[in-house]
Formats: sequence, C-alpha cells, structure tokens
Amino acid sequence: MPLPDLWFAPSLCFIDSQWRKAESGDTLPIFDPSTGEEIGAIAKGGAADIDQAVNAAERSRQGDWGRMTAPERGRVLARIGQIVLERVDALARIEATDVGKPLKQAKADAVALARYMEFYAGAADKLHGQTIPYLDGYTVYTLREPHGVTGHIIPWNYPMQIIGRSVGAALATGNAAVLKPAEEACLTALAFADIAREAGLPAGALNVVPGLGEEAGAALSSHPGIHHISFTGSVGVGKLIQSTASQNVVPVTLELGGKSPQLVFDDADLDAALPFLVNAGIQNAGQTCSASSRILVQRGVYNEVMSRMAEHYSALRVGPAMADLDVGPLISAKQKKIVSSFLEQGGQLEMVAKGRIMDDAPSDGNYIAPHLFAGVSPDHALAQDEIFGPVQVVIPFQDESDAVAIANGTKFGLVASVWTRDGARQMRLARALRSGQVFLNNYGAGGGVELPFGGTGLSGHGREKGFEALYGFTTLKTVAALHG
Ligand code: TXE
Repeated sequence: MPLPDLWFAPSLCFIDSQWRKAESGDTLPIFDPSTGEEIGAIAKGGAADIDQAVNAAERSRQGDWGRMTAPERGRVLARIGQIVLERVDALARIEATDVGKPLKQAKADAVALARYMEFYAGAADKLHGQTIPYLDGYTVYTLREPHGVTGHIIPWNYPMQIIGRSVGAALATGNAAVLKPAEEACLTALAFADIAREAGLPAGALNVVPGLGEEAGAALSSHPGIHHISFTGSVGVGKLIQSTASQNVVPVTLELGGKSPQLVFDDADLDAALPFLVNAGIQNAGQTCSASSRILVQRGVYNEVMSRMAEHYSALRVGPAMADLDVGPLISAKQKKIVSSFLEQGGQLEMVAKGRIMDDAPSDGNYIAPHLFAGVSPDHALAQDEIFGPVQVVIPFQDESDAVAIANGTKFGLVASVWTRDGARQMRLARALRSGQVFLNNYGAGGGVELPFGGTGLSGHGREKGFEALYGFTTLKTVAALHG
C-alpha cells in the first residue's frame, strides 16, 4: 500500500519545532510490512542531530516551556489529545501502512494516545510534594521537579501508545523531551510532533530524531545533556543503555518485554478465559511486550483448554493490515527470521493448531501463521525466551505451588494472570507471582492508561503509565527552613 497523504514531512527531523534534514543529508528507506514494498524514506539522524535536539530541549526548559505553570502544561496536553482524536483515522492508516498493524488495532492505539494526553493533561497540576513535621523552629517540605531533558528511545510495536505513556508523562511534569523512534516505525512519532506544535507546545519541548539505534539511539543515551532516559526495547539494548547512562549517572526506566503466563486452574470459568488466553498471545501478531506467550493449565482442565484453544487458533486469519483480519504481518523480514528460528526449535514439539495465512496475502509480506504448541516443558527455549511473534506454548501443572514455580521460573516478570473462582487463591497468587502486574480473571484489564506498568528481573525497572509515572519523571527536592 502506498502511504496515505501526510500533513508532515516524513524524511525530516523535527527539532526546535522546525523540520530539518539530517545533518548528513542521508535517509533510510521504509517498507510496508504487508507487501514488502518500499514506501518512502525517513531521515537518518545521527549524533549532530541529537546534539541539536538536546540543545533545543535545554533552551525550551529554561525558556517558554519551563516557565509554563502546571495547569498551562495540562491545557497544552489536552489540546494535543483533542487533535489526536480528530485525526484517529488518519493516524491509524499511517500506522497500519508503516507497521502492518490491522487497522482496528492501529485505531485503538491512536485512541489510546489521545487517552494518555487526556490523563496526563489532568494529572499535570495534581502532583505535589509534602510538608514534613520536624524539629521545633523548622518548616520542611518537598518539591517535585522535572529532571530536565528526557530521552525517549522507543520500539516499533506500539509507537503511539509508548509515545503517549512516556512523552506524555515527561511533558506533564515539565521536562523537555527528545524522542528517537524505531527506524522501522517513525511516521506516527513525526505526526505526533506536528500535532503537538499545532496544539501550542512551545518550540524545543518535544524533538523527534529518526535514525538507527546504534547511531541516533546511542548518541541520545550517551549525551551529557540528557537527565533521564526512558527505553522500551530488547534486553540487550536495555543493558547497553543502562550501562551508558551510568557513565553520566542518569536514571533510566527500562521496559524490556517478558514471557508472561496465564494460570488456568481446574475451577476457572473457561468461557470467560478462552478469548483472553488466545488474544493475549496473538494481538499485534504477538509483538507485544506484555504478550501472554505461556499458558499454564491444571491437569483437570488441560484437555478441554487445549481443544478449545486449538479451535480458536484454527479460525485465526492472517493477512494485510488494511484487510483488518485477526493477525497482520510482522514488522520486518528480520523479525520474521527471528520468529521462524523459534518455530524451527519447536520442530520436535507437538504443534496443536495453526492459524491460516490468506491466499491473497502478498508473498513478500512478513507473514507468520500463529502457532500453538502443547505439553511444553517449562525449561524449553519456547517457554523461556521472548519470541515476539504469534506463538504460544501450553504447559500442564499439578497444583498451586507447581504453578507458581513454573510461572516464576523465567528471568522475566512483566505480566501474569490467574483464572480461578477461589478468592483466597487469587489473593495468595497476586502476592506470590513475580510480576509487575497481576490480573485476576482477566488479562490486561483493557490496557487502561491509568494502570502503572513495568517489570522486574529482565523485564526491566521503573514504572510508566498512570499517576505513578509522574514520580519517575521527576526528582524530589527537600527544603528545610529554620525560622525560629
Ligand atoms: O529491538 P531494539 P529490535 C524485543 C523482541 C524483539 C527484539 C529485537 O524480543 O524480537 O527485542 O527487536 C533502539 N543504543 N523487543 O531489534 O534493537 C532502536 O533503534 C540506543 C521487545 O527492534 O532493542 C529502537 O528505537 N538505542 C520490546 C529501540 O532501541 C538503540 C519492543 C528498540 O530496538 C541501540 C521491541 C543502541 N545501541 C523489541 N540499538 C518491548 N519491550 O516491547 C537499538 N536501539
């Protein structure tokens, strides 16, 4: 599919509210994952562009943006949210073409972006410090202040949602942001920047520099003018970023994916569970940090769960984003290769069911049929490593302690869910599971922007989303006055 008409310049950087070519003049081609066709070019930003962006952000936080009061910042964010809502369809079409997301999922992402802006607009003037009772003659209080210039390095799987949760919270608290979108998915980041300009965000408060991770991304994470880094992506790059940031003693928020389990007990309401069990694994073609890639099932309902999941899988249709089916293509040929190599490792396992790639899906698109594997041992690579594709494994368990041991038996800890009618067991497991979020008799709770999100272990640290994110994007100052 050719790109829809754009109201911004796709092959430029957005720095200081101006559209500029990368200093090098270079560009990178972009491809439609549904067809494999080249559909345009983005700027190949590098260290010089990042430097300009960081300087623009610094000027902005010391200038117009930094002088705005919290209610004024909130008003700007609300206007951004309003314009995003007015352009939901256009943003969804851009995203569907650029990242291969089925149109209705792309639309849901655009609506979520607007919701983040609304939420953080309302939150901007509600973050405050405390007064602390202290020695006689003192008044002590705390101030929540922005870090300064925040760096945001984001992936390609949910560009709009991740911009919403990370840039939204950073701006609400008065930081000026430099955003490096993934080279595979820059367009909605650029669209968003132009919307923010139109909504009255002062120049320099948000800058977007597209480019490669090892160039623009590395330049941003090591820039001495950055005061906080928010990164969502792979574990390997997350480690690199944390180590680079440590050189400048800069705080980082890392969101690095997972191997999130759903635990289905014998007493579960299977009718309620079934759609969640499958959708949480195949949504966005499994390219979701919180994808549920492990389904742990108690022996008493194992056969029934297996056969009902298999039925769902057989009905799944895979095709181009614009056809708006259950599953779209993967983002890139590279990602298809990664997922295919996992499927090869699953070769000896029992593959229970498979979705169907539609006959008219373009042969050069990055399609992979969803795969469901049964009876998988908890230590198999498919049950341990993040696959980031539409692949789920089902693992049987005996009892509650067995289930907890398997669920907690990976290096990740992002999301977990428990399906049981036993209230006491729900409470025990909510505590026992090593996970940033636990859902009881649901999965994801609709992804609400209000819900703090982040992980433990290799899933990362720090929290984004919800009011909690505002603490991460601020630093605390204690003021103690001796007045007698
Ligand atoms: O991620 P990268 P990739 C996982 C998933 C996937 C794997 C590889 O398992 O299969 O990662 O995906 C930027 N310094 N997740 O290769 O490379 C890069 O430009 C600074 C999970 O796409 O981590 C992009 O903007 N930045 C995840 C961002 O990092 C660098 C979502 C993510 O790219 C950099 C995506 C460097 N040296 C992938 N190298 C999730 N948690 O949802 C790259 N980047």
